[in-house]
Amino acid sequence: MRTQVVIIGAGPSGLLLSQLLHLKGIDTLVLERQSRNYVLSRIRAGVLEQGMVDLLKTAQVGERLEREALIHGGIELAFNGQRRQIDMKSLTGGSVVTVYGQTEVTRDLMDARDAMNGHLIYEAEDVVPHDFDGGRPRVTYRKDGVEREVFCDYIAGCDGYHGISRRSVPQETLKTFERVYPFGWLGLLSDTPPVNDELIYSNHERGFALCTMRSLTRSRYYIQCATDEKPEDWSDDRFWDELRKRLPGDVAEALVTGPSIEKSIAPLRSFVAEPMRFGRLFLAGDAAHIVPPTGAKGLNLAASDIFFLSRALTAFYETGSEELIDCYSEQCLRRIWKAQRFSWWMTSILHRFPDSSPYDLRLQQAELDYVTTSTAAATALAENYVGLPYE
Ligand code: FAS
Ligand code: PHB
Repeated sequence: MRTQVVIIGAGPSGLLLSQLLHLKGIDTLVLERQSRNYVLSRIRAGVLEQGMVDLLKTAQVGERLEREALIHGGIELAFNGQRRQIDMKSLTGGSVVTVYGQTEVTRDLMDARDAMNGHLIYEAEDVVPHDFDGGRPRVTYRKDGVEREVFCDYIAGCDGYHGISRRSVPQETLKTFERVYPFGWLGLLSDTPPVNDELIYSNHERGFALCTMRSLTRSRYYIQCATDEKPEDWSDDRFWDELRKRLPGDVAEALVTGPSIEKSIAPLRSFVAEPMRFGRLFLAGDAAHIVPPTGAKGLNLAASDIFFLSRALTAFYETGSEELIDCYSEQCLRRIWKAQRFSWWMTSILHRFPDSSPYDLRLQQAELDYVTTSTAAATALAENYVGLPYE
């Protein structure tokens, strides 16, 4: 079998790339090791940058998003029992915060791919990229017990942090950068009305907490937890009690609790793999980088990678030029490292670190006071949160 681009992974990166290339008349095959429902069952990101919203509209999957997404003018930072709003819309000349769950983005992309007879194979086993450093790249996999092989022009490794693609490149050609944080996020999803119109990021002596949402009837909450915690050790009541303790009094008072429909723990790490291109194999999204979710950048960085990659591959097939392919990695990494910095900074000012000295804690308070009282500082936070330009 032969196609133009094989895409490994049917998460947001792989599905968005497949959709954008299809609209340019480029054939793709998406190979996903899990089932469709398993991919949709993952509860992850909730906030989209304006650039991602625009890209989803370009991909012709923005219709339900436009109908159902919540549009916020800013976020709130809570610390020392007070709440201060960062008015992003006015600070950035109009950019807003779009709240629309990653699950819905994935569902919209899957439905669009199906409607356009996209070539997606779920539950593909043992997917392996081969010969991407030469002129005849191919991918092997097993489906229903039958070994298969696909020849292609290019391979897009959109298979996430634990995927096969990054592990398939010669490790001596790969440089990785990592920072592992000494805590995780315990997340709870509930069919309860959000406690506040906008997101609330809370710095508290007991630990970080985040109040976010998926709609006006479905809320998402996170509390910082130790890395060895297990979701099953957290009853709903225990979670709600701890969350209330980490929120300003008026917010805790207004909190509407209810049964959890999902509870999970995400470890926090910063990670970058360089470069993101190896001959005819590209890495995109979580396959190449991970950020702590504090800055709401993970999914959004995947989108900007796919913007650059789809543009580069389209230019190649339309004109034969490999210029954008040659600068794909450098272009992505410039934006990735700025998002890495912002995500690390947001994590450092909002969480309690076990080895924080009293001096460190005073610095955190000063940083929060500065960023919520200085227009220059608030603007810097705002322009990073709503998303830096795709350039
Ligand atoms: P994904 O990991 O989403 O998709 C990769 C796909 O490849 C998966 O479907 C996987 O099954 C498949 N795959 C893996 N190995 C394969 C193989 N060998 N063969 C075939 N297929 C293979 N971001 C935020 O902005 N905010 C958040 O709150 C947030 N919370 C998160 C919580 C968790 C637990 C995790 C893990 C991530 C979170 N993220 C968050 C980041 C997340 O949203 C990612 O950035 C986003 O899923 C990236 O999308 P992809 O690059 O498509 O990778
Ligand atoms: C979410 O809604 O899941 C969410 C929002 C903002 C973040 C992280 C997660 O920074």
